[in-house]
Amino acid sequence: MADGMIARLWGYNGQSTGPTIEAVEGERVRIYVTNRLPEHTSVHWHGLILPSGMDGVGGLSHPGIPPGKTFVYEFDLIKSGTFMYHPHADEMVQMAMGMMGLFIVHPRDPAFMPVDRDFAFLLAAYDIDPGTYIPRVAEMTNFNMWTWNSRIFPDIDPLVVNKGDRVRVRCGNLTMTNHPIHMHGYDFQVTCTDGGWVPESARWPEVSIDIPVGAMRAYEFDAIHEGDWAIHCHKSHHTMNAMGHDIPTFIGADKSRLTQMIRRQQPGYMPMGTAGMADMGEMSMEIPENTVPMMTGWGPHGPLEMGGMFSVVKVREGIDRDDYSDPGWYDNPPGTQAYEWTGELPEHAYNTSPKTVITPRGGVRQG
Ligand SMILES: [Cu+2]
Repeated sequence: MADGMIARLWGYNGQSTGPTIEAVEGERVRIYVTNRLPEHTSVHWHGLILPSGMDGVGGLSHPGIPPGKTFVYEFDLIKSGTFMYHPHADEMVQMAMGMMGLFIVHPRDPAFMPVDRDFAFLLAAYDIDPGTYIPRVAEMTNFNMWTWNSRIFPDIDPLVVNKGDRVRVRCGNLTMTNHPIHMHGYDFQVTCTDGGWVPESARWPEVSIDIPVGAMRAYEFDAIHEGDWAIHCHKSHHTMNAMGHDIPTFIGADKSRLTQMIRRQQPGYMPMGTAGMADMGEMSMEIPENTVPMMTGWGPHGPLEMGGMFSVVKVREGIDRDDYSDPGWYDNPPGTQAYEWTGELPEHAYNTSPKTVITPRGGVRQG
C-alpha cells in the first residue's frame, strides 16, 4: 500500500487491484478464471452488455467457481467505455480483501473522443489495524485505509501530463461510501460513466466529481495550466491513513501543567492537538510496525499532511508522449507564489458580534 505498509490481500494474477483489461469495441474476449481462493468465487463484468449466463453472479448466472477450478467467460464487446470487474460471490469478504479490477474498452474508431493521456483508478477501502496485515472483512463504515488501486499517498503515482495534452481520468468506486474527487487548477467535464459516453449537450463543468458507490466516472480536460495540482477525495478523513476516530478534541486547552506532570514519568510526552493537528504531519511519532502515519508526505515547501486518497497532477512542458516518470516538483515562476507580507496591514473588516453583520462598502473595521 505504501512504503512501510504491506497488506495481505486477495486479488487477480497476483495483484490488487487486478490487472486492467484493455480491449477494443467489437472484439470477442475469452477470459479464463482459475480460482485459487479457499472458497468459491465468480467474476461480474460491471457495466458490460453481455449474455445473462456470462454476467458472473454466482448462483444466478452460473454456479460459483469452486476452489481449484477454472471457468471461462466469453463475450463480444458491443460498446466502448469505462467498466470494472469484481466478484459476485461472498462479495462483502472478497471485495474487502481487494478483489476488483478495471475493464477499459476503447472505441473502434480512433477518431472518437481521442485523448493523449488516459488515467484509471479504482477506489477501494480497507480496515487494517496498525501492526496487522489482513483487512477486517466485516467492517461497513469505519475503514482506515482509503486507497486508489490499493495504494495510499504518498505512494500513489503522480498523474504526469504534457502541457497541452487532452487528458482523461477514469475512476470507479467499489467502497461503501461516495467519494467527491476534487482536482485543483482546472475545470473539467464528465464525458463517460459505466453506462456509456455522455453526449456533449449533456455535459456541464465541474471541479469536483462525486463518484457514487458502485459507479464509474471519466472526466476530461485540456492540460493548459502548468504546475503541480492536487487531486484528492474531498472527504477530509479520506486523505488520512490509519486514523483512529475516537480522538478527543483539545483545541484551546492549556495542557502545559499537565505536560510537566506527565513528563516526570514519561520524558518524551508531547501534548497533541492543542493547536489543531497539523503537528502530526511534522512529528515522527513512534508507530507500530507495518503502518503509516495518519498525515504524511513532504512537498517542496513542507509537510503536506495528507494520506489516503491524494495525488498530484503534474503538468509540464516538453514531456514525451509515453513518459510517465515523475518530473519532480514544480518551480513556481517569479511573482506567482504566495509570499509573506511584513509591511503595514491595510484596514480590514472584523466582526465582533455573534449576529450576522453586513460588511459596509469599503470594508471598514467593525466595533
Ligand atoms: Cu473519499
